[in-house]
Amino acid sequence: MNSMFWEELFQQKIDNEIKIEPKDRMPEKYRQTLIRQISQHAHSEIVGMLPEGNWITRAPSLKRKAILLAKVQDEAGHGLYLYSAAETLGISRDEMYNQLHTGKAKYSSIFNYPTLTWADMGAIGWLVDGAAIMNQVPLCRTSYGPYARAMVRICKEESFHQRQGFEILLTLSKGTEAQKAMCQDAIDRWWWPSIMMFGPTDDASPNTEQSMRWKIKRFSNDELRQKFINMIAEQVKILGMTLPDPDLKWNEERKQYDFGKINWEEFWNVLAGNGPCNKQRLHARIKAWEDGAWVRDAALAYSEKKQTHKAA
Ligand code: BYC
Repeated sequence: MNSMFWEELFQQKIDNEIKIEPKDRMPEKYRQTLIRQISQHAHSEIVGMLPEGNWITRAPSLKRKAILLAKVQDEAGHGLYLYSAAETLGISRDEMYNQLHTGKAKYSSIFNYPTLTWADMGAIGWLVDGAAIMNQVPLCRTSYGPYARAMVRICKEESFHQRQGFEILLTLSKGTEAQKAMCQDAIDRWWWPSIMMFGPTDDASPNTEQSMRWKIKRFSNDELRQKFINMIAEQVKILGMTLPDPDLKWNEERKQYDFGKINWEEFWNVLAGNGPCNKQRLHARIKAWEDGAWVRDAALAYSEKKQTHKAA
């Protein structure tokens, strides 16, 4: 089939909301874009376990510990569904890990910030998972079938994560002066990094246009960021806290919140590996991989032994 004709048919399928499945013919760039996005998403889930894992042993009660443990386990599950979805595009899991460990693949900028107090567990749930849901609900309708289906369950779990984070902050916001201050401090530290999670502004986002044409992305980075800001600017009032942006103001004409300047230099710096925890996060993942080598070796030796026995 003429390649021009073939690619037009592919686009028509996308325009008609027909899902693309693993065995369908697809443009190489579509495949590569999905591998990049899904694997980076998977890495984010796995690296995202680290800042919260840091608080499991120090959660203030048995109930809080059980909830946090379950949340972190959910994130491991999300990572695994996403690695499986990426594998359907013809990349192996080992190759994806290798890309993460060598710095070739990115993971979300947000996980390069430290978790200093218990209130950070609340701020991560409310703001980070909140931003994740805003970005990920439209991904349930993304054009690639296995990614879209994985996102359905992930989003259900993320909604629970966001509520548990908000509830931690709500409890602190009704507590002692010290607890209120801890709550405000966590919001102050996580606000700007959370709104950077949506990625660069549309005019600085090289991938958005094509990804929207292919319906991999349904909204642009700026559209999602604006929706998120509109939502959080209202929810923060229930906490009786403030967001650390003096320019945050409802704009009656736009029917949106205006907001202050984002420090993009900080964002690009974190992406370049110079955030407060980049080295620590990568080191933890590489160490986990190396420490697990004996398990992989043992599993391989066992399956080889079984095969030899069977052949004999
Ligand atoms: N951090 O052209 P652009 C979660 C990169 S939530 C790092 O706009 P695209 C979780 C981008 O990859 C977080 N890198 O790209 C929550 C590209 O570089 P490359 C994970 C970022 O792909 C709670 C370059 O900047 N969510 O997992 O069209 C607990 C230019 O950007 C970031 C997802 O991954 C960033 N924040 O749009 C536990 C959702 N932003 O790859 C876990 C799926 C941009 O060309 N992903 N970059 O070298 C997406 O929706 C899109 O990939 C993005 C970026 C909106 C993130």
